[in-house]
Amino acid sequence: MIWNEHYECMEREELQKLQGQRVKEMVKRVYDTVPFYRNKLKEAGIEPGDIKGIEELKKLPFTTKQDLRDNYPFGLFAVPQPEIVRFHASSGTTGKPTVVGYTHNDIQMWSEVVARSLTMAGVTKTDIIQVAYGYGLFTGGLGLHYGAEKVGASVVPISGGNTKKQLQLIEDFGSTVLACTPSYAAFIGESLVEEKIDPRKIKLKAGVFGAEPWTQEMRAQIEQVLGIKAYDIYGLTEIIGPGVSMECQFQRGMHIFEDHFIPEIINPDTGEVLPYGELGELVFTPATKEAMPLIRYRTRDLTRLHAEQCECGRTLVRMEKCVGRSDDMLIIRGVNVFPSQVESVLLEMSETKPHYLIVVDRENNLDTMEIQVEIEEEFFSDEVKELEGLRHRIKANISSTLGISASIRLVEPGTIERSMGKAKRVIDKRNLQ
Ligand code: DLL
Repeated sequence: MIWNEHYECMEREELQKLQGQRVKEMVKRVYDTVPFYRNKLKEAGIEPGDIKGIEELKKLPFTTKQDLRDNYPFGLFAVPQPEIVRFHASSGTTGKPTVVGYTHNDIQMWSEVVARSLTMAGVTKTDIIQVAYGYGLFTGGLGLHYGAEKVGASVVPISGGNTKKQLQLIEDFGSTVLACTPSYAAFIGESLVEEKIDPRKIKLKAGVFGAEPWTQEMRAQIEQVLGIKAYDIYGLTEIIGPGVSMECQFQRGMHIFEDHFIPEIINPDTGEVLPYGELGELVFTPATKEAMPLIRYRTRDLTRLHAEQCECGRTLVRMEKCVGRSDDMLIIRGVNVFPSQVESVLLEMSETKPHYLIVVDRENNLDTMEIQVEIEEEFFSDEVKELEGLRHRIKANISSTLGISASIRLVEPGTIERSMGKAKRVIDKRNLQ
């Protein structure tokens, strides 16, 4: 099923024309209404009339998270406050949150792209969808909520946390779809086993998981414990929230809704646009947003784009699962390490659980990395000799995949803090010094 065949299956040439038209109009609009952009474009020597089509996109300057911070809270809005019907914000690790606003039309557009996304996961009006993303300033809860209502599904707006209640409603309401972060899905799965609920007695069939990086190994574990098919959904507050891209049933990357969000991949060091297939930083131009359109927003997410047509019939480009964010990348003794690489290694092994923590520190001017791994109950009670063997195997696999050594600490099941939203996988004590 395809929610909006016209836009999702458009001839690429026609789509590019549409994108060009939308960028052209948007540049004129922000030039007229947002002093920040007027100055920025003037500095770059660009007049709105210079932008005639999508080919000119690469001439435009980038927008960064710092630009949003500098214009906190409403400096980048392109409409007056009475036009704004909603705010959301993402809390950064430091300082002030990033604030975004939505007009009535923006909310409609957002519901549309989330409706397209949910349709990719097979959601219809016959489904009961439990939205366990956080409701509030975070975009996950309300984003999924409006999209699910648009599809006509029955929404259970439970928000994140209160895991016992989540299980109770999954059982009693017969929820068929679960929407939450993958780390919370793993925790819900674990709790299901603990509560001895028979997975065959629940009606869950699909999961719509995103908001943080997760590996194929993590997907396999969640699918197995919950007895569902797990789909990846991607998005970010600055662009709209969830629903920037989503996997179809073939799961060969996430289709980007390019009629609204125009993607590019750039070399993060030089800003040069890279061809399809190459790894780089993802950049979006949300050309149809009214309240806060952005020109070439640098996401910091690292991935590749693929343009070959998908078996599902959609012509929209696909982005691979994000490797991670350039600002999440750890440099340990000079080697680049992404937490997702550690996750892949750990979850390839049947003895480990999808709960781990990477602790980085510096001793005598040398970086150290400790990986705390929870292991399955049945293995934990094993003899010390066998635990040592497992620890060595993990250590060897990490070292051969990452190219650096780490100390491995096996910890008892349940000891690593569980996340109801985005999981915290890394503690970098070097930053504290
Ligand atoms: O996380 C929006 C969202 C909500 C997406 C619910 C999907 C589901 P932010 O809090 O602004 O917005 O965080 C955006 O999270 O730049 C990525 O680094 C990361 N991210 C989001 N989805 C995925 C995903 C929401 N599917 C940041 N895979 C983004 C990997 C993801 N990383």
